[in-house]
Amino acid sequence: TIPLLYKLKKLTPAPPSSSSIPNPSQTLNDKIGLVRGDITTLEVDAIVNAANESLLGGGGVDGAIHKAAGPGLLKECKGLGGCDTGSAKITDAYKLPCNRVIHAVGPIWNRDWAEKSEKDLRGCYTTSLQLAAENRCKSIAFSSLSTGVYRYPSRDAAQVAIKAVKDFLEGEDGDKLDKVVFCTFTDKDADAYDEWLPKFFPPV
Ligand code: AR6
Repeated sequence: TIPLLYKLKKLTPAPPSSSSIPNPSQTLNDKIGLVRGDITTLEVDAIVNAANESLLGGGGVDGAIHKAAGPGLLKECKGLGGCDTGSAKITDAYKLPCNRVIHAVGPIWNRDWAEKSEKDLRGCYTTSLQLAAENRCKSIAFSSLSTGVYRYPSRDAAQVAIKAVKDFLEGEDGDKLDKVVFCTFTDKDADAYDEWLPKFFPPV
């Protein structure tokens, strides 16, 4: 088991008891979580699946989510008509402990199309955050989209993911979300988030 909604303790020192004025960056840091392990176990409002354009399941985290959710999920996905790369669609969560699943289709990494890949990866994060907010999901956990079978370099992907989340939380719908969790699985993704999170959400 993994610690649920583990807070980035070193990034969020307790505020001095005398301080009564809310610090905006402190508030922002408190919304960020980092966990390592199986995303299908997380009791958040929405988890984000790394799907493909068919939305009909696959390997990796997609396979794990469909297996844990049960056949109802595939049945609902069949009615969605697929999804474009760089976008996302939302479903129920069936037997999963979360409430909703957001299926995001990340880009297949191509170094000759790096800019397009980055735009599509950012689109996955931004669309997923918008879908969560629109569907009154207060907490959302992301798998490391595209960094497995789709071979997006982990260091670059983490930077895109964290920046998209920060921009959303600072934007007009940012207050609709209370918690955004990055769920890593492999060493390379965990290292990438350890490196970039403190740069985008510096300790206050
Ligand atoms: N919980 C959290 N993260 C996981 C889990 C899990 N249970 N299992 C794997 N990961 P991938 P992609 C991580 O390959 O690169 C599928 O077949 C994994 O270590 O699942 O976007 C789809 O159907 C990696 O960091 O997705 C598509 O065809 C991250 O999840 C294609 O793969 C994403 O790896 C999508 O490729």
